[in-house]
Amino acid sequence: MSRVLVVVPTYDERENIERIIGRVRASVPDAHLLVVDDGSPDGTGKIADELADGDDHIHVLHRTAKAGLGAAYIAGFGWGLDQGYDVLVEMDADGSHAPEQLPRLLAALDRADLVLGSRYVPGGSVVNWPRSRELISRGGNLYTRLALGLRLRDATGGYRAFRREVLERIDYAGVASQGYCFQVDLARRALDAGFRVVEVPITFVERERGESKMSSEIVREAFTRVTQWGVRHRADQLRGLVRGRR
Ligand SMILES: Nc1nc2c(ncn2[C@@H]2O[C@H](COP(=O)(O)OP(=O)(O)O)[C@@H](O)[C@H]2O)c(=O)[nH]1
Ligand SMILES: [Mg+2]
Repeated sequence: MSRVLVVVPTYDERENIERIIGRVRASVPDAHLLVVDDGSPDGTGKIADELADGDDHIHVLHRTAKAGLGAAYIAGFGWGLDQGYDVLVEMDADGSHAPEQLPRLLAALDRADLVLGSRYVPGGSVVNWPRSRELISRGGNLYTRLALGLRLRDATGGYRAFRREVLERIDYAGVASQGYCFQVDLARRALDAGFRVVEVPITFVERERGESKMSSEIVREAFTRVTQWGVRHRADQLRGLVRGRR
């Protein structure tokens, strides 16, 4: 049996934290959980500590300031690798990523090194998103596919399972981006390193409680970086083509 760690970054998720932890514990009882809290002013970290006190499968990493989703995952992955976990899972705290679907993601690891929970493969879906939000997400994925030539339908999603070997190889700590861009960068690094990446359909349900931390800054960052990578990727392709002709 692989040892699985579900990493859950939190910022002001007081209304969601207990529920999500309970659902993870019920759906995958053997898995451990790591809450990575950025000093949430609403006391999320304290609630997580109380839950961890009564359950040896729950762990909490406290960080001092809100530093973004990417930085929280980098810290969480580092902790999980140090502790010797075989599989590291990314999951939001707000209930958008159903823990009940985690067994399906984990099962796919027998034919993959990285499993992406995907909203945009057949069988996947998004529930309760405003049209504008879905457009940003679908547009972002289309743009990513075109610019980078990635054969992924959902490269921006944040519900994933990594074999530890992937993280050990791809210099995840060097991923500077936040938000969606963080996810795109991890996926392309895994593909570039030759790992098997598969997409498994998920139902993404928009949060019912608390507030999204998505911002126009996160979207802008993703657009800028994907464009830079895309230009570099196409230039590399062109150089390869020219070299081939000579
Ligand atoms: N530790 C930490 N968690 C964050 C930060 N920003 C967002 N999160 C968490 O990341 C997850 C996804 O964020 P959310 O606001 O729901 O983004 P959305 O789903 O794109 O609207 C949630 O569990 C948030 O609490 C941050 O700066 N630090
Ligand atoms: Mg959310």
